[in-house]
Amino acid sequence: EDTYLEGHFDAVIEANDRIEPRDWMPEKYRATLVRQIAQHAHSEIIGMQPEGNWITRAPSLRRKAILLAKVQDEAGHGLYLYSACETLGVSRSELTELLLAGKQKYSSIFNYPTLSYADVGTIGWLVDGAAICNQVPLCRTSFGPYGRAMIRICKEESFHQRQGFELLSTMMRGTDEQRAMVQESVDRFWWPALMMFGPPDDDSPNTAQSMAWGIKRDTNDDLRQKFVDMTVPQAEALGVTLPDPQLVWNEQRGHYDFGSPDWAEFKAVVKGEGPCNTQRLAHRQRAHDEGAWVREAATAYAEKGVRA
Ligand code: FAQ
Repeated sequence: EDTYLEGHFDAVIEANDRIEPRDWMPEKYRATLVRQIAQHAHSEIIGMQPEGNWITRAPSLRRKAILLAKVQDEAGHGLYLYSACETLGVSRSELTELLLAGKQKYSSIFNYPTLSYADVGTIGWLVDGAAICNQVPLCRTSFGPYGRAMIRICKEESFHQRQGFELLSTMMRGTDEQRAMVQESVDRFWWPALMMFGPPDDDSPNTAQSMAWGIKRDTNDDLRQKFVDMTVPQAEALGVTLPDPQLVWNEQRGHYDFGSPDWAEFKAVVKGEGPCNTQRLAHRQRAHDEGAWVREAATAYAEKGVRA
């Protein structure tokens, strides 16, 4: 029977079709998906913090409403992804415990501080821009619930990216001081944004197997290149300089050449030694503790059953 089921799995992968939760799958396929989807879900939830930092200090009612809505969208993305992960047999509360115990990761990018309001625009433009580049191909991932969650998430991320670009272009049309704020913010976020795509392909232990299983559709380096190619013209339109002296159009390759991020810094941030790792997890733990009464009340209500 096992060979029959394995044959079915291989045929679905071969045909670029979807594996669904009740289909047989290799244990390692399941484990890889739990790892990646959980890391992605945690990123959305922890990713609420850097921008959330500016909600009470937004410069106008309009900017505050936009930012509030954007941060709420991230919470929604986290919930779609935890639900997708639950179809693989792990509960959201187990995943939260693993995050809080430091046993599962979240994206390195959210361990950097947001020091000015321009960072809200830069995160929308560069961080959501990188997220879209990485996530559009994931709409075609081989695991059904993950791919379907990605379709909805990508629609909202595109809107977030436009929001960031619009904020920055408004500031670039403002005073010299505002233009300097934008440039300073882009200088800080450019390299960490490139690190979002993960280590270089020759140092990425998971890429080969994840590509073979159709979990990932592109390699880390290919997506990083795509992001640079799409972002340079946007930087020109904004009038900001990307902080990379090696950034230059390569006619032969038909792509931009660019410098290498500081991979030692990346490794340190992933290990927990970034500027805000401790603060981010402590904040998440506090929110979890303060929400205990909500979980208890919801459980008590569910136990009573629904009465018409
Ligand atoms: N940060 O072998 P690979 C967002 C880990 S967007 C931390 O290449 P893989 C939207 C990796 O887990 C951000 N850790 O791994 C938003 C592995 O460790 P492990 C979230 C990283 O999985 C915007 C090890 O390094 N997006 O949230 C990072 O094949 C604004 C070796 O790496 C996603 O998660 C990193 N940057 O490729 C929200 C997208 N990179 O687990 C709020 C889905 C790698 O073996 C505001 N994920 N690691 O111990 C993916 O596409 C992949 O998982 C990659 C990594 C490409 C991130």
